[in-house]
Amino acid sequence: MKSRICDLLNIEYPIFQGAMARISDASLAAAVSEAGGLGIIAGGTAPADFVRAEVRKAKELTTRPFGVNIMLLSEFADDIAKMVCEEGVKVVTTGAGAPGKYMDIWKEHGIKVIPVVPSVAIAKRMVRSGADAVIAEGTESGGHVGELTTMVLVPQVVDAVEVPVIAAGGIGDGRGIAAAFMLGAEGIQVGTRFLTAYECTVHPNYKQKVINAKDIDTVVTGRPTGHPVRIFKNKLSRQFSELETKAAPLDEYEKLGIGALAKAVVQGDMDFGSVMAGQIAAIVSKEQSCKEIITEMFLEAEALLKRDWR
Ligand code: TUI
Repeated sequence: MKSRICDLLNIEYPIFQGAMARISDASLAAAVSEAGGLGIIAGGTAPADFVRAEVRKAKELTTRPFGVNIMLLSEFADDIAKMVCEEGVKVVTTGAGAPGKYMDIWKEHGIKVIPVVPSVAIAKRMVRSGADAVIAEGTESGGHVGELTTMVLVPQVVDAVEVPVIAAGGIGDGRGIAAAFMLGAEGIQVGTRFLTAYECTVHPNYKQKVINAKDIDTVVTGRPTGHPVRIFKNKLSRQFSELETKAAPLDEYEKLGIGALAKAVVQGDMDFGSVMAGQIAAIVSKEQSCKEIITEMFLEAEALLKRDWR
């Protein structure tokens, strides 16, 4: 299933490991890149020197290309944008905003820029500003999400832009890969399935939560803030719902959210932590290496695409 994405980025399988804030570190990213996909270190809300240290660790662990994701709401986005140039990072993905102001320096440094887009209009804007490809991310994803599903977003973005489209949101096995390619995608991004990878350093309680998940176990919180976030239903998500019910002022959402991701990822607090995951968590049933995950997913997709439909 080679595509333009493999040629553009010099990777074997057209799969990106989704950047999960506080989770996608050098260990996970290097393992995915070593397995032939594109590992991605999440900048999240971390300072540039923290992310730089992860980039350097990843370089020790793999000679293959890997990326850095810049979450554009971060106060450190400008610093990380500069850091990736200094460190010779090959690929940058962006989330939660438009990276236009960084395009020139990234291009000067030969960096491939692949923004996440939640709509056709934003996809077109990103391509006009110089994006090499776009990641069309459906609302099935974990974390900060848009409104449209992967099923409707991907074909519309494919029709609207000339650059390759990577599908994200709700993809956790070979069926998801095959479906995404049938919608016109030339690559896929997977986050949730990698949460249970051996090389993923997230707290064991978080992994178990994913393994135990059922189809309806996630919910989108924080809609009134303009930054809706999909997390597992728990005591924290119920507190967020109460804020919505009583139309609380927006700073109360912020207070509730501060430190909640670290509580889940580092301390393993599944009650009051922000346990971000996609709706596909329910089909993730075991721990595996990144290599096993990737080879299994593509074997399944390739078999499906050769299937006789009679
Ligand atoms: O960024 C993500 N997912 C994330 S970021 C994150 S950390 C966070 N924590 C609390 C609040 C907010 C973030 C956790 N998960 N996905 C990519 C993504 N990008 N989803 C939606 C967008 C997006 C939205 C608007 C991309 C571009 C955009 O453009 C707006 C504009 O200004 O043009």
